[in-house]
Amino acid sequence: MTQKTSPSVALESTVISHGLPYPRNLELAREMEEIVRRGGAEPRTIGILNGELIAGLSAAQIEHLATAKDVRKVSRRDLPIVVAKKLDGATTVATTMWIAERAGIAVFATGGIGGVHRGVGGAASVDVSADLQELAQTPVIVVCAGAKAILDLPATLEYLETFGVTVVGYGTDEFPAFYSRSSGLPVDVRCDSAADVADLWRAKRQLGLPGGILVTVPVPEDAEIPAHEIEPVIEQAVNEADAQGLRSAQVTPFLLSRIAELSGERSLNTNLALLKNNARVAAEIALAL
Ligand code: PSU
Ligand code: MN
Repeated sequence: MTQKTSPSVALESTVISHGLPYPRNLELAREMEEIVRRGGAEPRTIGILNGELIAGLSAAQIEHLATAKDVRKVSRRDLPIVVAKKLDGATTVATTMWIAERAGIAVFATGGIGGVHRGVGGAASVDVSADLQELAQTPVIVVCAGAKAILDLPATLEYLETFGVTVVGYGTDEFPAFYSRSSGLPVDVRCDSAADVADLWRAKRQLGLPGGILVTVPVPEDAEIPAHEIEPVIEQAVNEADAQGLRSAQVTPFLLSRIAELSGERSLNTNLALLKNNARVAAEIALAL
């Protein structure tokens, strides 16, 4: 395990292979890298090819993950499988963090993290993304637009609190809800600059506390979809996932693609806008460290 941190920004590949439709996924992957570069940091898109964990995919490798049909979504429990069987895999927030940390990368930009899924009919859900446990144990700063309201956001924040993950609002006092800038839920601390985030990170490391921090950045105003407009779509998608009996790793990709189908170009544009914005903020933080 290396302690080295370079001004690099990790980028994930599940959003490319399972989160966005082709060809927008490929365009987005390239644009995020370009934005990080323009911000003065080195983009390192992370993925798995032939069982090899790669922190810094080439353009051709990114294109492969954006277009191939047999790319597995790889969360922490899948790592030994893809490595042993020499498979291709796209990394989630959890596995991107894990690989980034081992490559000496401290900052990672994504769109939305996984979290605690909504239960059906008011019941508690046992579907909790491995992303949350990774934040609890792996020291990486994850820059995101909060979490999609496909999840139970209050339960997700409770979980993060239980496991000691500091949640930062970047220029906001509220936890952003991905498509929407607000959720009505408070963050733990507001930071108004990359230097503020860097201070927090240094304090955490000096204290010897394990795990990462979550930096949440609201979607740019001109791309926001108000909660009351996106909520009926989310509810329909969640109900369909339940009716189809979907479980485990299938749930999130189904919800993402169903919401995109039901709400069309607008939600896709929102998704792309926040991803690019997060790449810009992550580069600023990487430089400030
Ligand atoms: N949320 C999004 N877009 C995404 C994901 C989540 O808005 O692309 C992806 C990320 O890679 C995240 C993963 O780490 O889904 C979470 O999957 P699961 O809920 O199965 O842990
Ligand atoms: Mn899950």
